[in-house]
Amino acid sequence: MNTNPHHYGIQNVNQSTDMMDHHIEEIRNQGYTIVDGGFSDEELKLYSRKLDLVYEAQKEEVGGEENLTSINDDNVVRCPLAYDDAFLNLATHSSVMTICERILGSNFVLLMQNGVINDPDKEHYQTRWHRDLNYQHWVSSQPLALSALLCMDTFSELTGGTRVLPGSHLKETFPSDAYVTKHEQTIEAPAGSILVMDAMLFHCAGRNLSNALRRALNHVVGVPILSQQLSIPDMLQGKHKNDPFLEKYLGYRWQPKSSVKEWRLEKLAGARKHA
Ligand SMILES: O=C(O)CCC(=O)C(=O)O
Repeated sequence: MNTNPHHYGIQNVNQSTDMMDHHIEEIRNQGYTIVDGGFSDEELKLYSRKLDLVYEAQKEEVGGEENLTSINDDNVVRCPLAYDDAFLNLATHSSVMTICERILGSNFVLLMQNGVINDPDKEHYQTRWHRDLNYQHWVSSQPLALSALLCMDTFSELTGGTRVLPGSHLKETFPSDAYVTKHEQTIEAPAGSILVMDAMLFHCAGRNLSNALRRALNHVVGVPILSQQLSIPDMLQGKHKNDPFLEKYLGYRWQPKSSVKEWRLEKLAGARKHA
């Protein structure tokens, strides 16, 4: 492989000095990259068991799985970090946080954390193409949100690895059937990898043709003009609020204030603290 491509008539060249630059260049250009999460098999097994336990609890909350099926929400585990602190470690993975900071800037918020259990015996709702910023048909000159999908099991054509349309985060409309068929790619990645995408990239879960569950944990992280799917501060009831990073990342900082007075008093308190 030529690692030093020759060129002519080109003055502006992206500089890539470390692995993070490489991931960031891939996200900007093709809309996704694959990061090694650095997890051991034991850790992944433990997280899978914990995800299943949270799903059991969430099924009970609504009176059984059939009720989740009736709203196309079966085999989706919503906001597991509010049920088990272990999922906060995944939501704050250091490589993902570095990529978020370098692409989105110093202020970004966790918009959602969703587990996806892809069961070979059931068609998952996420096998439909979508953007993680749903219903949006525009493009922006800078990324506004990223999705970080932890592959808890091996991703392949057989297990129903995520399918992506490279570059589609830069186009307003969803392409024709013929284009999708020709250009879609299935992510092949070992368990423990993290698929980091521009949240505007069209993607979907693949059909699981294996005989085992294929689990994943998605995190959508965006600039704080975007709102959370569920109020993580309300679910956590003040937990982690005193941590300066988590206060912002989990959304406490960006919650709308209930009055002009409250907004101003909070600003005054902040200004006094930094005076
Ligand atoms: O499970 C997958 O492969 C994709 C999940 C997905 O599309 C999502 O969570 O938005």
